[in-house]
Amino acid sequence: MPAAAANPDARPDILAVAKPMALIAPRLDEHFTVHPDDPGRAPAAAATIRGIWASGESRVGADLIARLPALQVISVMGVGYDGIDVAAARSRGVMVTHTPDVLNDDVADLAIGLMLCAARQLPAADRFVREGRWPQGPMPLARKLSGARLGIVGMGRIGQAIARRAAAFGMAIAYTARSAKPALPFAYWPTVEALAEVSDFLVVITPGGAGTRKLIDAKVLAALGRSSAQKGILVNVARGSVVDEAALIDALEQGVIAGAGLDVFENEPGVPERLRALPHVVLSPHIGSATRQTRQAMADLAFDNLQRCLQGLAARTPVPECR
Ligand code: 8YV
Repeated sequence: MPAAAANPDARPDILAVAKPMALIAPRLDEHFTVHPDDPGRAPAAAATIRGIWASGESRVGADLIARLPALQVISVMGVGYDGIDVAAARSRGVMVTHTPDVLNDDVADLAIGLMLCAARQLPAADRFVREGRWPQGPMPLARKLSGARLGIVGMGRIGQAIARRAAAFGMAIAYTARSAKPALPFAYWPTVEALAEVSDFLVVITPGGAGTRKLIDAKVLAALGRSSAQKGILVNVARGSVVDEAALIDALEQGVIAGAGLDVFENEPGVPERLRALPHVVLSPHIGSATRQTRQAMADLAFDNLQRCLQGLAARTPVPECR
């Protein structure tokens, strides 16, 4: 068991490796002594830090965990926890929690939004009107989303929420995942390349991390839409690491695929100039879960997880490896 904090009556010391959002910061301050992250990762209160507050993009490696002898819990405000060394945490008996489910709707909504924007060229249409180009003639024709073939890479909770929405657009849905889910009424393909081959739109919603790094590579992009007269469109609402960004830019520049809708990038918040220059790409700044309602629900759940663990109660939503 990790050592208890020096004074059990005091507000427990926690380290915020992600800056707490305004919608949760006062509540955290009320219950904990919150220490901002230290660039050198040697927090002054290292000996008494019992919890870490993190976001889906945070990095918490074995080195930091080793420097916090009283650490009991790492609470991630996000569903993805690919930046957390869960094995190192577990080997020290440190619980890792995340915030699944509460963001499914928002991320699925955004995936559909990016597909629509990329297919119907909504950002370009908006610019067309604002820039006064309409009186000179109509915009070039876009392409139809309804009835098209959708491939989903990752058929977890969010993948299924995307599929439910896409079904309402009459899309023919297929997917790839670690294993087939026979209870679902969609076609399963064992590889992402085989799925891409039979898809007009490919939506990526698989966890990040070593197992999926650059899963969408040049071969997958070449396969996307190959079986159709029209080239394919890629949408990524997962992690930038899942797509080989250099290969994607090449594919877009060379017309190997027709377009893309991207919410996540390899080196956020950095987005390569070549990508930003492409007119047939729709970009958003990692906003999959960024609505007031959902961020509040995520923050409340992450807070509960943190508080419960520090009170010796069971976490509400431990990551699967800690269940
Ligand atoms: C957020 C995310 O960017 O849930 C995730 O995995 O990537 C996002 O929802 C972030 O974690 C908010 O703190």
